[in-house]
Amino acid sequence: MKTILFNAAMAAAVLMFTACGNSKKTAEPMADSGRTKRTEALLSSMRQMAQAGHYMFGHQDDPVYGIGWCGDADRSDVRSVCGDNPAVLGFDLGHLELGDTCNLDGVPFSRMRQEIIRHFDRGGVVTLSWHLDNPLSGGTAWVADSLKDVERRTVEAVLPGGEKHELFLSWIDRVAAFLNSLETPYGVRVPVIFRPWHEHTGSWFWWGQDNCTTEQYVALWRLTADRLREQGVVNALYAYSPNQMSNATKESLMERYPGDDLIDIFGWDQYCYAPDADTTAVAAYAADLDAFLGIVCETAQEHGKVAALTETGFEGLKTADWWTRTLAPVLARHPVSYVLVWRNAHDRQGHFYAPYPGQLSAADFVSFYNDPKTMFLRDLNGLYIISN
Ligand code: BMA
Repeated sequence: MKTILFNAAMAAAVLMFTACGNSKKTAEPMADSGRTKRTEALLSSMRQMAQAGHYMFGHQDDPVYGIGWCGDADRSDVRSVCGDNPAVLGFDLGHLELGDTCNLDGVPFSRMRQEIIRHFDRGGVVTLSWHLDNPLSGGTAWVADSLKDVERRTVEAVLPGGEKHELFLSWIDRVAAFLNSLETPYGVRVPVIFRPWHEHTGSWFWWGQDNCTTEQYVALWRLTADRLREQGVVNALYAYSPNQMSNATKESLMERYPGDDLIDIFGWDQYCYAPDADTTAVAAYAADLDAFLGIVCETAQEHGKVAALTETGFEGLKTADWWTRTLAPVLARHPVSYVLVWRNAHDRQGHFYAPYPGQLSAADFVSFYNDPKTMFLRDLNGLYIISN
């Protein structure tokens, strides 16, 4: 019976190829939300995973460079240590808006696209951040003191009526074109978690707390999502990710929340800052993370959202047992769907967040990998299966 069905499917596919001439696109099943059913399937799989007490491990730029290498064809520091790839790959779109061929960290967008499609093909998850330049000052995403006056007018300038509105729309359109190009040879759009306008509770980015009003920040989000939709983007989940601040409360996390109709994933960015192996600072990070993830997960649940630790890490991994003694015990207490650690820079001494062979925390990372709660690529199964 199976063979007959398979043959029937093959015949239908052949007919379709013939009918469509050069086009090899298949029609993607669409959900009522206007996104592909696969995109919605990913969201519900993430929800189920978090509820079941599992979380995916993610690493920024994992397959494109690491400590002592850059641009190799099939390599990963994480895999070199534990034998498996991260479940989640993070990439950054910064400089895509300029029409550049490489992102702000030198990753070619063509390679990024290839890795995203490959990761989806093997069942993994992709998240994209966007450290875009400042369209008003011409500077970077980061606020420079000398340009503060200009930077504080930037969000206003990109909104409707602002002097950089048209330019900004063209920047979003470049993101839309990239998201639309994430397609398998069978015409399947690869679902991604898009996480723009992150860490807005700090003021280091031009869209940050002191650099725009609440209304402007929310309008920025709405403009972005509306424009992407108008440009045919049907494969994006949206993640909101405030960052650590002292005295974060539910109210402060919600102050600039763009709305339940727009946001899918409620994230949190918090790093472990500790000079050398300062165990007091590491313990303080764990205690803070525990408290804040409690608030984040409770807020996410109240709004029907999936929670995630969208960025974290200990730069330089200076304590040998950071994974199993610091990070895992906290994550075990909160229903987060994934944790993403930042990049292993190949060209910036000590700027790494995942272990590599021989690194101080490598053995501990293997124990973290073996923890039944952590999900790596081989642990994933059917995240994108569409149920009606
Ligand atoms: C920062 C650093 C920078 C990098 C940026 C965007 O945290 O890693 O070196 O350019 O993220 O990836």
